[in-house]
This record gives sequence, structure tokens and C-alpha cells, in this order.
Amino acid sequence: MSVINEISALVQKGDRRGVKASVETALAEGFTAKEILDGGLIAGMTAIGERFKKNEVYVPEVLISARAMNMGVNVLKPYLIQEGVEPVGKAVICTVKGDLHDIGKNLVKMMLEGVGIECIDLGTDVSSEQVVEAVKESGAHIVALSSLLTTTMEYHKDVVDALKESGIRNSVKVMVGGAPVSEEFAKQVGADGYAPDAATAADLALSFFKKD
Ligand code: B1M
Repeated sequence: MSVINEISALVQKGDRRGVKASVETALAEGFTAKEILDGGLIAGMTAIGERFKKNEVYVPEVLISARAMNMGVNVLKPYLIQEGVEPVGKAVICTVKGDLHDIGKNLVKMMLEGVGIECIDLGTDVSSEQVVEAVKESGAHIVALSSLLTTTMEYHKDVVDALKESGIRNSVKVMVGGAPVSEEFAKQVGADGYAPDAATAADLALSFFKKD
């Protein structure tokens, strides 16, 4: 097995130390940081995402794999900067106002990072004003909103409206998710997309960057 495939397998196994050592080996063997990132770390995280979608692995395994991937990304960071590798894009991510649930949101963040999207994580209980400000400051391409309560899901619409009022609605794609949220609800609040789980959220986010 090549060292790149080995990195992918170690990410899927959630072997942090193994990932770190293999990324160092790959660098020593002359692979570029981008080759290691795409072929090893992101490939491993994508594979875990697919297995998560099929219920072959569960939340703890995804969290452990994401931690292993981050270990590898940290080793690669200086090399990625040196090679001038740009992230695919940027997303502002949060749980909406009044809502403190963040396990699902954190999983979505990890999967987005796993496909090369930089995340600006505003945390939980986030107001529409905070989202607008973060988009303006960061130039994010995506706003990713999560909610777990039927009482807070309406707040997705407030964010979409606030983006419209501040004149930046057309510069971002809004994606929504969380247990009470549905495709139909996403349409009602004027979002650009809905994903039922974290792996599908990563696919959706990537689709926003694909040119027709
Ligand atoms: Co809360 N809670 N909770 N809770 N809690 C639920 C959501 C509830 C369904 C439990 C129940 O009654 N059966 C219920 C909501 C009922 C409703 O609204 N209809 C509920 C309630 C009522 C409450 C409180 C009001 C309880 C109280 O105080 N009386 C309170 C509210 C606090 C607040 O937010 N203001 C509360 C508090 C809490 C804790 C703090 C104790 C804790 C949260 C800890 C934390 O997040 N750090 C908690 C928990 C853990 C839950 C349950 C048990 C689990 C939620 C979870 O993390 N699931 C939940 C019951 C349940 O779901 N079984 C419950 C795992 C997570 C991976 O799934 O978040 O759905 P989920 O994310 C998925 C997808 O939805 C999707 O991807 C994820 C992974 O695939 N997804 C997205 C999520 N966001 C996405 C965004 C996307 C795309 C996909 O695009 C941007």
C-alpha cells in the first residue's frame, strides 16, 4: 500500500499517531502537501462520510477520524502555506439564536473541513447580526446554519432576511440542517440547500463551487 493510501486508511481508523507519522513519511518521500491532503487526509474523511451516510459508522467514529485528520492537517499546514494551497472556499457556520445544541453542527464543520472548506465557527446561540458581520469580515461563500429545536428553527429565516437587508444575500449560499429541518422547510425560509446529515452537507457545500 502506498503511503498516501495508508494515510487514508489511518484516518478512517482514527489512528492519530499513525496519521502524523505517515504524513511525515510522505513528506520525506517527496509527496507534495496537496497530494497528501487530497489523496490521503481528505480521501479518508470522505470515505468515513460515506460510511456514516450508510449507518456503517456512527458519531464517535466520525469524531475520532476528524481528530486524526486534524493531526495530519497540522503537520501539513506550513507546507500548504509554502505551496500556496488555497482552501476550496470559506463557510460561516453556527447554531441559530436560542439554540445550544452543537454536536451536529460540529460534525458538519468537521466534514466541511474534511473536503477543504475553511470554517469560521461562530458557536451556538448566534444572532443574525453576528452572521452578517462574520460574512462581511471573512468574505465567506457559504452560511451553514444548524438548529435542533422546533422553537428555534424559525430563526433560519431571520438570518436569510438579515443577509438580504444588508445587501449580501446574493454573495453567499445558505445551507440549513438539524433534526427538525427538512428540504421543504429550507425552501420556505429561502435557503439554497438542505442536508439531512454531515456527509451530505459536505457534498452540498462542494456542489456550490461547481460551475455549470
Ligand atoms: Co436537547 N433537545 N434540549 N439537549 N437534545 C433534543 C433536540 C430533543 C429532540 C429531545 C427530546 O425532547 N426528545 C428536544 C427538542 C424537541 C423539539 O424541539 N421538538 C430537546 C430539548 C427540548 C432541549 C431543551 C429545551 C431541554 C430543556 O432544557 N427543557 C434544552 C434546550 C437548550 C437550548 O438549546 N436552548 C436542551 C438541551 C440539551 C443539552 C444541552 C442537554 C444537550 C446538547 C449538548 C450539545 O449539543 N452540546 C441536548 C441533547 C444532547 C439533545 C439530544 C439528546 C441529542 C442531540 C444531538 O446531539 N444529536 C436531542 C434528542 C435526540 O436527537 N435524540 C435533544 C446527535 C447529532 C449528531 O445529531 O444534531 O441532529 P443532530 O445533527 C445531525 C443532523 O441533524 C445534521 O447532521 C448531523 C449529523 O449527521 N445536521 C445538519 C445538523 N446540523 C446541520 C446543518 C447542516 C446540515 C446538516 O447544514 C448547515
